[in-house]
Amino acid sequence: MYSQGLIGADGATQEDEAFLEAFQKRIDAEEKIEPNDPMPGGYRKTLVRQIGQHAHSEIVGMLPEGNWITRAPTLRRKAALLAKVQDEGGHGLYLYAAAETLGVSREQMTEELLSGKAKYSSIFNYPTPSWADIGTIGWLVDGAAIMNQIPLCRCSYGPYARAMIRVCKEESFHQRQGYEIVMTLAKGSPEQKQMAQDSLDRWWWPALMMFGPSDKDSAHSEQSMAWKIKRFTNDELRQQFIDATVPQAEFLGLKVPDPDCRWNKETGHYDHGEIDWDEFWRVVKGGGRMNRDRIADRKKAWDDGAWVREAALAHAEKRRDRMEAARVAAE
Ligand code: BYC
Repeated sequence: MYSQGLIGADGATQEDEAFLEAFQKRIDAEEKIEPNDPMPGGYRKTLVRQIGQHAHSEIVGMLPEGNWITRAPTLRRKAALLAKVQDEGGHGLYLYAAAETLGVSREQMTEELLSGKAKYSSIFNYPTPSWADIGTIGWLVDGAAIMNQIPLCRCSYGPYARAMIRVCKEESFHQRQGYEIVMTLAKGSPEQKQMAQDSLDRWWWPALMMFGPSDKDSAHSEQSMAWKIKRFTNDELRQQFIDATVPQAEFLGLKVPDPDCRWNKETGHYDHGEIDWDEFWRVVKGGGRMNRDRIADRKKAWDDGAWVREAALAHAEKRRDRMEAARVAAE
C-alpha cells in the first residue's frame, strides 16, 4: 500500500544517501514539497499517517457536537452550531484530499479507521452530557486545535500546509463561538456558572492530552521536526496553550482543575500538574467512554453512504463514456 522506499516521480525506488541529503537540503531551505516530487518513503508514510488521522479526527469530531444540534437553546445557537459541524466535515474532506495526493485512497483510510488501525484524536472519546460542553469544546478543543494547526500552515508538504490555512481561519470562528457560549453561562445564574465550571473540569485534562504524549515518549516528533512536518514539539505547544488559556478562564471567573497550575515568574510560563498518561493511552487504545459508539456511528454512516458512492461512480463512468463517444464522433 504505502511504499517504505524512496519514490521518485516516475515511481522508481531509489535508496541512495545523496537523494536523502538533497531532499533534506530542500526542506532546510524551506522549499515546499509537492505531490509529484521525489520524497523519502518515510516522509510519505508519516504524512499519510498524520494527515489521515487528522482527517478522521475532524469527521469523528462532528459526532459529540452533532449530538446537540437538535437541543441547542436558541435558533442563533443552532445556526452557529450547524455551521461549525458542517465546517468540520469540510475540514475532513480537504484533509482526505491532501492525503490522496500521496497515493492513498479515501476508502483505504476509512477502512483503517473502522478496523482500528488508524487513530483519531483521543478528545472525541469523551461524552457531551451538557450544553456547556458545546461551549467548552469550541473554547478548549478548537483552541488547542488552532495552537497545533497554525504551525502546520508552514508544514513542508504543500497540500497539507495550504489546507491548514483555510482550516485555521474557520477554527478561529469556532473557538470564539465556544468562548462566547461559556462566557454567557459564566455570567449567568449560579446554576449556569456551575455548568460552565463542571464542563471545564471535564475537558481541561483531555484538552491537554490532545497535544500528544510528552516529548520523551513521542515516537515521531524528532523525525517530523527534522522534516518540518511539525514545527514545535508536543510539550511546547501544550505549554503555549496553557499560557493562553489560563488567563481566559480567570477572565470568566472559572478555575482550571489543577491545584498545581500557577504563574511562574522565573520561567514566564504557567506551571502545571502531572498529566494522567495512563488515561491518555487507555483512551487512545479504545478504552474511553465513547470509543465504541464513535466507530459504530462512523461505520453506519459509511455503510449507509455506499449507494451514494456507487451512484456517483456510475454517473462519472457514464459521463466519461458520453465524452469518449463525442470525441470519437468529432474525429
Ligand atoms: N489522540 O509520536 P507522537 C480538531 C498518537 S481535530 C490519539 O507524538 P505525532 C477538531 C500518535 O498518532 C484534532 N492519538 O505522534 C475537530 C502516535 O500513534 P501512531 C486533531 C494520539 O504524530 C473537530 C502516538 O500517539 N488534530 O482539531 O508526531 C472539532 C505517538 O505520538 C494523540 C490533528 O490531528 C491524540 N491526541 O504527534 C474540533 C493535528 N496524540 O500514529 C476540533 C495533526 C498522539 O504511531 N496531528 N497520538 O499509531 C498532529 O499534529 C500530530 O499527529 C500530533 C501527534 C501532535 C497529534
